[in-house]
Amino acid sequence: MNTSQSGMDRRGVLGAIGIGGMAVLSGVAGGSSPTHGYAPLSTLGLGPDQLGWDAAKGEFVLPPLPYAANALEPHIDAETMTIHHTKHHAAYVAGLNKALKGLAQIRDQQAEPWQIKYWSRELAFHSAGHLNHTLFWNIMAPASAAGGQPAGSLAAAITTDLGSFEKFVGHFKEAARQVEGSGWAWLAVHHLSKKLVIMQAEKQQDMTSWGVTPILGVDVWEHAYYLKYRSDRGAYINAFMNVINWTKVSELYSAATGK
Ligand code: MN3
Repeated sequence: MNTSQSGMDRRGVLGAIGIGGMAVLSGVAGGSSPTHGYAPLSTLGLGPDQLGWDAAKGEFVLPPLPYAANALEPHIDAETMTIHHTKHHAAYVAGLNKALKGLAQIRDQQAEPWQIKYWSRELAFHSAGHLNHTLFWNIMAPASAAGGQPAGSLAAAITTDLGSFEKFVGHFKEAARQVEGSGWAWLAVHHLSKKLVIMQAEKQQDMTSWGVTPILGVDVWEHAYYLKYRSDRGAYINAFMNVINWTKVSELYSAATGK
């Protein structure tokens, strides 16, 4: 069974999957021709430091929050932030590293190829979890420097592509509220048209579209709000709108569109 020919074929496939699986991300795929395996990450406008990429170790480490855990009070409480970051996000980072190692081990040893589907699924789930949360922390800021409405090219694009800021808010909040079970709502840039789109994701990445770059997202897993808001997801989404860092979202929009 394990002829050298099939071994070669499998190596080729595994080489493509090992890092290429990262393209699953949170629906982030495509982009310009990658010069290294993690090219899709650059489309998020977040660098290796923000994403916790340790080049020496060749793995990810949990990046610190870009502000104190209590900085988003009273809208998002410190205890929720701490558990969310140090337990949930950390678990996605660990799972991502484990999946990359699992796939590398199969590739190196040319053994147990039946595990590829398992580890590929793990890679998709945990890499998306890591990216989603890294983006999530970065598109929020203390309410004193957040909320309100965006300005500049992003504000113009929201009006052109989505009708008006009010229409965007209505669609985005309902998209978040209606996620069935655990998931996310996203504002993203479609690569080809450069237009803004609003998307839902179940779990970390199910349902998401490829060929788009997320620039704003809200985590609507219960762990993101249950301590403070209990079952009232709508109240949490309303509170989240007060801590959107529109300056950062505008930067991500410009990085994705050149506008
Ligand atoms: Mn979460």
